[in-house]
Amino acid sequence: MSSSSSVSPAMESLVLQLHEISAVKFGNFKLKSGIYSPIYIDLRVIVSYPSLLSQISKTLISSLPSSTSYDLVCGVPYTALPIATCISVSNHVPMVMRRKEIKDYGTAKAIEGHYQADQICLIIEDLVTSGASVLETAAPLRAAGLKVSDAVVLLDREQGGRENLEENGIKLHSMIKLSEMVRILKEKGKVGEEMEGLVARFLEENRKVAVPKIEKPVKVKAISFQERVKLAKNPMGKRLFEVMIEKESNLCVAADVGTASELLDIAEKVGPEICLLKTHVDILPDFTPDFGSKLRSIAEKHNFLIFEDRKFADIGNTVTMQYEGGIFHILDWADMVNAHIISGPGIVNGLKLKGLPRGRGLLLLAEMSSAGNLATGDYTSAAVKIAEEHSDFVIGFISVNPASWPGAPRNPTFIHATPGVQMVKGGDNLGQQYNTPYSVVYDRGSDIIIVGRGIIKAENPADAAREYRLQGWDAYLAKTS
Ligand code: S5P
Repeated sequence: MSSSSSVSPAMESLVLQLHEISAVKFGNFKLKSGIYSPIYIDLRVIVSYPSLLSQISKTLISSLPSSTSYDLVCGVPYTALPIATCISVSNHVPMVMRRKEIKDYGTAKAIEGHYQADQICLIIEDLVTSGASVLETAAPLRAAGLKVSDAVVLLDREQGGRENLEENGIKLHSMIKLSEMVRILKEKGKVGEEMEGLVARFLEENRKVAVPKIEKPVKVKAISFQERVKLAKNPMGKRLFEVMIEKESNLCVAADVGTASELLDIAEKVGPEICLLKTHVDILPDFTPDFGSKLRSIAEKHNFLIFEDRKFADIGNTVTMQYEGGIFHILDWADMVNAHIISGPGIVNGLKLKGLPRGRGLLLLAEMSSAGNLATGDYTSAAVKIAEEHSDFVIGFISVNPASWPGAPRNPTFIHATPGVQMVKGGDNLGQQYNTPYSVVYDRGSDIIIVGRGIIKAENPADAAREYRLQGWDAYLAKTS
């Protein structure tokens, strides 16, 4: 018996093992589609054979052309999940998982695991018939911003999957084709000539299984700031919308510079480009009581608002004193501040007590940009609930990916401001994670980009601010048109 020229001995051994464990069966089987097939393949059993599972995972990856690049792998649930896990572990490639059922509580994520938009994700599947299940997995991955251009499968049933995937921009790499598998089993005496003929005829008659149409996720047109300004309940929230419209700017500069005089200098420089200037007043060694009035006159001159990033976190009674008193008197000069909700809704009541009579506004930290932060899932949902209950004072959120929040479309009254923005994706060495202005505003559904070092460390902060403003505003126009 001669062995097939196009199939390696390792592949032959795999096929024989699959037959041995009854993952490949011959007979007369009714398929999900209702048609009868002389061959039935059930690869779910491979979890009971760890060395075979590991062999399959290795062969799958080595069957990929060396030019295939990917940052992540994702198995099609459920059969391919253990295969993807093995590939992830042995090749040190992170994995993401697509949920088949999206939870209607908590984070309601379609994709589990950490990833960044624009990363390339390789799909792993056990067998492909029409390609529909690969496409079902590709759709939410693509909707999350990941790139999907290749899928690798153990077995191609040669029933149109390759073509259907190609039409959807996915190149199929298969370890083995069904006809090759049957030929090997025939050569090794595991099936007779008659059965080989039956399978060949079956394949001939069922060459193309139509793929059910998968709707492309439609981007819902975002509501314009002109519409949203009418909804704002808090005067400062209204004012912020107005400034954004007047200046065609959704840029907030995080002025994290070394001294108060540098801060006033940067405020002058970037003033014409921004809707908001964010301060950390407690980092300024030369703070003087007239700092607030100096900054306010620059803000008036250039028509921007002031946001002190104080991140209050204490009980209501304490924050009233921190807001108003101390040496900084934040309440006197900051148009808005922000707060964590770790201490519960009392913190909002405390800040509101002082801030609302002065026409101030509050942003709640619903998410954070730093790696490993705990402001996710139920915590984020709790921030939304508190905001809804205090929409007279809360004007919006510090958020990172509001488009992924449950219950979208979100309440358009609230403004989303997102830190962790630079012209290229990346991070610093202390956990900060950056996304681009476009991905933050267009893909992640935020309103305002908060940019610190991307502008203040630039050679010419005014020019850099202009560039960020244009990019942020273009992304806003793109999602509202
Ligand atoms: O989750 C957050 C929340 C905030 S307000 N992540 C953040 O980075 N920030 C602030 O945004 C942070 O304190 C800093 O002032 C700014 C980001 O600065 P950059 O230099 O990394 O752009």
